[in-house]
Amino acid sequence: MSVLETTSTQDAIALEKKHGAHNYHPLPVVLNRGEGVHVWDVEGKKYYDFLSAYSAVNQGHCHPKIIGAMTNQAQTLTLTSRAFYNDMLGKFEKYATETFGFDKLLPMNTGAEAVETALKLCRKWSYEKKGIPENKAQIIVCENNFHGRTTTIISFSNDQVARKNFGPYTKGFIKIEYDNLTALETALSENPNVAGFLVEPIQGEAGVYVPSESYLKAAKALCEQYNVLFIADEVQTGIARTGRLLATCGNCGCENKHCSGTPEVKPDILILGKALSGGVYPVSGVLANDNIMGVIRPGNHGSTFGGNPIAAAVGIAALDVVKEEQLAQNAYELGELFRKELNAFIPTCNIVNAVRGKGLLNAILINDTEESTTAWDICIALKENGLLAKPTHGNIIRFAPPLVMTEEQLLDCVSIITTTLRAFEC
Ligand code: IF1
Repeated sequence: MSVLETTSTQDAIALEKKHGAHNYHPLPVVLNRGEGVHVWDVEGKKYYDFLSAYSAVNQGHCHPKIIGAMTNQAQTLTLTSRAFYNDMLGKFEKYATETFGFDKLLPMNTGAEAVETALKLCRKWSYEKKGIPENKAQIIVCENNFHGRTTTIISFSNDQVARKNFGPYTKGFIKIEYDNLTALETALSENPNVAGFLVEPIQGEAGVYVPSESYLKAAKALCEQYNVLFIADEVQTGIARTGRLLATCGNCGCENKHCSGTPEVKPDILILGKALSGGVYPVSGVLANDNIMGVIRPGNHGSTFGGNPIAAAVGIAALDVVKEEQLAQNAYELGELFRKELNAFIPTCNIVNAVRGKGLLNAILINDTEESTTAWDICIALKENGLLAKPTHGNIIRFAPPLVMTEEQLLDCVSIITTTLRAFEC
């Protein structure tokens, strides 16, 4: 029997259980097809995807333009390494820097690699430009952060499951409370060797925690005052997810009519991943201006696959789709509608306490404890009813559909969600 023979849900799960490392606890659904806002399981059941691979598939599953760019490029040239030039990378760098308003792009593959790149860039800048004594640089990070899973990144995580028994940990990080400007100011004033402040514009893993309106802008101003680099991890919030091209949206030049509101913050270092490829290929990158990126010279940093021709072709197409289909605007409008509909539902039920988020990055808070399995049980029921979502804690469910959704589809989803929640009323 061929290893590729069609499998049932049970068979596929059993195969992974037997042969794969158990580093995840997926919802028991086995998918084999995706198109736009939908995915199908191996038995042919159709679902709305309300996770979008953690916001990687913003442009929708198998977007023809992105897949077209990828397959064309895959048949022409796939990988050169950076030992030679390829004719696609420069085009991608030009397009990405113009789109986001920075001088330079440093291309990588995964989000965690891009975060690592930003941390290295920040440290090197601090020694060579700010004059911090060798090996003394400190980077301020936030409690309940999620930036990836490398040894250095988990060193400053406070998720015990993600970090326990992976020590010894990397030094040089100061952890402060998120959304707390006093804590930031204290950390900056008490430590002369602070090089940077690494922050998520909205904390995803913490349960879609949106900081207060003025936080990012004021934090950026404090960083400027202390000559400290403001590093925005927009791996999850970037590329239209929150209703703007970027959640920080500093001078991004996008045409979204909702883009003029606060906050407008221009990070010194911007980290992107996930939807930079529309979820078809690992493409990430770090953007900065010349005064910062200039400290990186040949041999300092790199990656075999970073900036490869397929990644470059895919990255250009993925950004094109966001602009052509006005996904930031659609995410903004559908996000407002989603929260309006759920806010109308919440007072009529006793199972949901609140809905929060921005654009199409939202979460509902379930009326139960963090240790309960209620959010998981609701996700199982949502799956039965044709919608896939994932809990972030025992009592929080994240809702992040592809941004190519229509209003009619969104209202259909709201109906699935509210009907499902009704069945869980206590
Ligand atoms: C997993 C969360 C989301 C990220 C930010 C960097 C990375 C991520 C802000 C690293 C990745 C994913 C990874 C995924 C779970 C997940 C996640 F729930 F853990 F927090 F999206 F919400 N910065 N986030 O959110 O990017 O190296 O994975 O490409 O299973 O680990 P990566």
